[in-house]
Amino acid sequence: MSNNYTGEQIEVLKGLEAVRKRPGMYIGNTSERGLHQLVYEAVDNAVDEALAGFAKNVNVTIYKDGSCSVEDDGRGIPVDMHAEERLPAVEVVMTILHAGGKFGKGGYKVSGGLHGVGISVVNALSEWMYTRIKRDGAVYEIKFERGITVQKLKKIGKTDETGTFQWWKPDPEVFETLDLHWDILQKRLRELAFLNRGLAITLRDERPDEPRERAYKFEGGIVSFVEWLNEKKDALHPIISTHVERDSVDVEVAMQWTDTYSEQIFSYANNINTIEGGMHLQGFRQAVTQAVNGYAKKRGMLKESDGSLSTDDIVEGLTAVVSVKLQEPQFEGQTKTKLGNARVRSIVYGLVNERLEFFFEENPKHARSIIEKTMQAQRAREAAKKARDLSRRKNALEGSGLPGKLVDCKNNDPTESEIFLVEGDSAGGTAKGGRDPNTQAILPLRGKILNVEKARLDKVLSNEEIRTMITALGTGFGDEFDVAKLRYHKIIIMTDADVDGSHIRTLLLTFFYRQMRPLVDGGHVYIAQPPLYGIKKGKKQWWAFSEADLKSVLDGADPKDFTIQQYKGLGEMDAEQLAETTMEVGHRRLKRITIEDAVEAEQIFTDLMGDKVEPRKQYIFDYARSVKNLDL
Ligand code: 0RA
Repeated sequence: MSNNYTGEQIEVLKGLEAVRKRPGMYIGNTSERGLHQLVYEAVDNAVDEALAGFAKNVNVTIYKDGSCSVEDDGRGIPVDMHAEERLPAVEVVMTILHAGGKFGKGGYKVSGGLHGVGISVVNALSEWMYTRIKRDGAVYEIKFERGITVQKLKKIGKTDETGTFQWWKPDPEVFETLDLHWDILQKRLRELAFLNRGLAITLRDERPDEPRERAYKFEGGIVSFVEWLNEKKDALHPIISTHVERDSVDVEVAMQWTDTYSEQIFSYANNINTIEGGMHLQGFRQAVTQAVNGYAKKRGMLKESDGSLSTDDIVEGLTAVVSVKLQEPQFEGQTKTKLGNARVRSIVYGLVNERLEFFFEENPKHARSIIEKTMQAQRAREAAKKARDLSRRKNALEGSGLPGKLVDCKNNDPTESEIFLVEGDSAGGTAKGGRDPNTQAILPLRGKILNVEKARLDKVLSNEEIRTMITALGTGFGDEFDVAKLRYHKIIIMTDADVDGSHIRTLLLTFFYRQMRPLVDGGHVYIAQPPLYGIKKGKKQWWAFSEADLKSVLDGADPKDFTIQQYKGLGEMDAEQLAETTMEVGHRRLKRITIEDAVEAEQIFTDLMGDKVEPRKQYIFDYARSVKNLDL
């Protein structure tokens, strides 16, 4: 280091070094998730400028070289000299860790979790980054490489517009993958557009020959969100919503009961999806419980002697979005997605309770159908409990430990054990032949019996196959579920690459998500990825797991010499092939199921199950086109 560095510059270098040394501390990891985190960071900054009332448009672009830009039409990051640092303010923001917070105080700044780490982190982890600012009649540009300023701020043009343009190329020295996913970004940007009423967000992908573009803008905000979530369901009443600021907490709620059996309540704090819930969610659930019970009793639909309706029964079929924005959010929990601010609970409770009471009074017909639905849920739950008690007693009588169909592994240590849930007895036989008997157990499930379209989730429990599976897993289910009793830490769903296989997978994922959520949260659920094609040339054999894979295997080869076999069912492979491609540690590819995957599966389940025929047809049609890789 030469000695003409100022103290400030040394600080900058230290900060950058820390970020580059331990990127995980700032963005979680350096794989897919971390890569996308960079985009979220830049987008959050732009959305903050929109929340402050200055930006109306946010445009995200992915370029052919894997670089990405986020542009907003806000005030533009200030460019004037920062008195202390003797650098333009924008350079301070871009190069000094956590400098973002020094500016633009006020508003609902995101903090905690992986969010709000500051744009300087994006800069530090980028091979290069340009910041262009339009303000005070001019266009300014500054350039960095791996966080270090390589081109000082300079004027590059004139304009009468204002705004900020951030453009960076994630550093291949840092990230394991540079592949930004359209689906992931599109989902988050759509969510942000729902959460910030009126904000226009576009996503453009210039990587394909034919660039792709999507624009989101919802004047209805989270009311549009609920509308969209319930698009394919039959609602019992118009959406109930409220938007109030109380004690400096901005609270927005939209909710609607449908005739389905699942609960879909999404909660957010400062635009962050609070997957682990927290005070706002508690307040919401308590308010709904209180309001429904209160009204049902007042109208005599529920007698004092009946006791109360439970929250679980009340939220069955309820779709809701609860979004709060507050000054200093406390994020707790394992993934820092649980809102801890206690006062938010009573604020949300009060508002939702008031709003619902009013709605019930004004709309007695709707109130009645909601309460009837709830009472039906209560009856179904009681019936399921009876069936469960019965089957438990039956098990006790038969003295049966593990189900006879289960081909168990020798190892007794759950952390080293896996169970393959295999579609069909014949594939089950093949899997048995291909497994490692020490650590891999096989449970064949008969597909036909599990046909999703005919299986309502509350009926699923009366299904022999599902009960067998629960017994094999060892955890129990529903209220009695105990993840500590799980007998296999990897539960691997292995189904055929056809519509039936996808139905079974959807059903199992939905079941795990609804009845055994900790399995999903704990990362215990996986999907096996069997190959779609076998390619043979003489005695040599290759496997392709996607169309792209097939293309790359065949690339530059003379196709005449090859035979290509398409695998539709697991049964088409022999035990050795199945082991080598799909089961053996080291060769296989497993997809670990995340909460987001499970939520998506539930949506598909709703489509398949719902009374509406159109979504089901659409699903099968879409599926038929993309059989090749249904990436749930
Ligand atoms: C602080 C002050 C001012 C603008 C911003 C921050 C700002 C930051 C970002 C980050 C992305 N887009 C942004 N847009 C604006 C402006 C202060 C003023 O003009 O008086």
